[in-house]
Amino acid sequence: MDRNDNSPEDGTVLFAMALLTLVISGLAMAYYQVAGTETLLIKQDISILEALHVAEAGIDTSIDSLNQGLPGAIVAPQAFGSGTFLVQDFAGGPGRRVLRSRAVVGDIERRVEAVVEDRPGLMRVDCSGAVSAGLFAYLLGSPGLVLIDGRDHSHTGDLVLGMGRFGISTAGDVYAFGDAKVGGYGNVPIVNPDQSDGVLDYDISYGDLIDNDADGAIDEEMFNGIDDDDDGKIDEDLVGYPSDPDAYLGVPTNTLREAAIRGGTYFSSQLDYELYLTLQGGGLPGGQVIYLDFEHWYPADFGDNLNLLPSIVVHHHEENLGLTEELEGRFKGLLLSDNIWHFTGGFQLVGASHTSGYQVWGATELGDVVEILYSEDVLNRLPEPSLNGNYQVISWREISEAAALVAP
Ligand SMILES: [Ca+2]
Ligand SMILES: [Ca+2]
Ligand SMILES: [Ca+2]
Ligand SMILES: [Ca+2]
Repeated sequence: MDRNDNSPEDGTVLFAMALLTLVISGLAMAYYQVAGTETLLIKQDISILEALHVAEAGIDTSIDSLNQGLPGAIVAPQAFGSGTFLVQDFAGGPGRRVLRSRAVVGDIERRVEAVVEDRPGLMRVDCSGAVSAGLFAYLLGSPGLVLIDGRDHSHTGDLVLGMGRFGISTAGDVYAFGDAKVGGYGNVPIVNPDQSDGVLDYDISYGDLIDNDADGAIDEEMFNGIDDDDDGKIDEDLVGYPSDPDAYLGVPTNTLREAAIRGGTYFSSQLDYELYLTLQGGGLPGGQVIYLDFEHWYPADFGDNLNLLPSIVVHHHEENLGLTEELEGRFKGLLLSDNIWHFTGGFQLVGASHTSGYQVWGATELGDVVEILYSEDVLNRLPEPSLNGNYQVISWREISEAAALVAP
């Protein structure tokens, strides 16, 4: 049989081969399409991950800015890696900020929110007495009770733990009338104390350029209730009087003010302060510097709830003219005022009170109790005022676009 003629079988084979070629090329095309899509998807996954890193970089950059005493907000898009970030910065309670970072990488956008808290170091402040005053001290307990106790108390004021310091230490005189009791240096509070009782230290000379104790050194003692030169005498030949609260604590000028501004606890009017106190639930925050920068604080309300951690309250105005009048409530920490004038109402302070000027403590209505209780535990754990912050992240979350647009 002649094999040259084309049989129907040959046609079927050719058709099958052509079909196979088509199928293979079709599969190949589909494969390349899928591979391409996968590459895109992988690229997108990487961008999503990168966007999170860029948003995190925004939070870190913002914290660095806060730690330098600058705002945490970053208002112009800042490049980082393959994207950019923007950060919003909101007040978030005493010493806290809420940072919201928005990152864009390609067409991917992610937003994260971190609550950060300024955690200042702790400092110890040596005070010469429960009450120390640059000018004079005046006590009037009638018919109420004024108790100034320089013995060392627990941080709640409930227990006497040790000798402590003077009850009152002042450059001028001490006047005490009625049921006004003063204790200190291990002595129980008594009515009508005098210098021989060891609870008072008055007529102190600051920086008089005289070697008062004839030890060859002039004005060598710090005004702190401590025998700095170990000669058995306390504050016997003092350096000059500190010019302001910063100088009293030995920190650079404006440090207290800057620390308070950073913590959201700086107030230039009593109205702002009282609004803040109400928002805090009627008590001052612990571990903070609270700075009141206006002349007359009346009535000086500290809130009824004793703060858990010690704080520093500064009431200071130009040329030491601030007047803290009619104090009420409870406070744990160091009170640094220019002048104190209190005649009616109850008040309790655990820690110490220092003024550049006078301190007048009266309890002139029946039932009034004023207590100033010295506490080393409190004075050992005061927040260290600093020009720089020490912000740390205390919570973190990813947020939706809608949440990023409104303040907390
Ligand atoms: Ca001397
Ligand atoms: Ca002297
Ligand atoms: Ca000494
Ligand atoms: Ca001293």
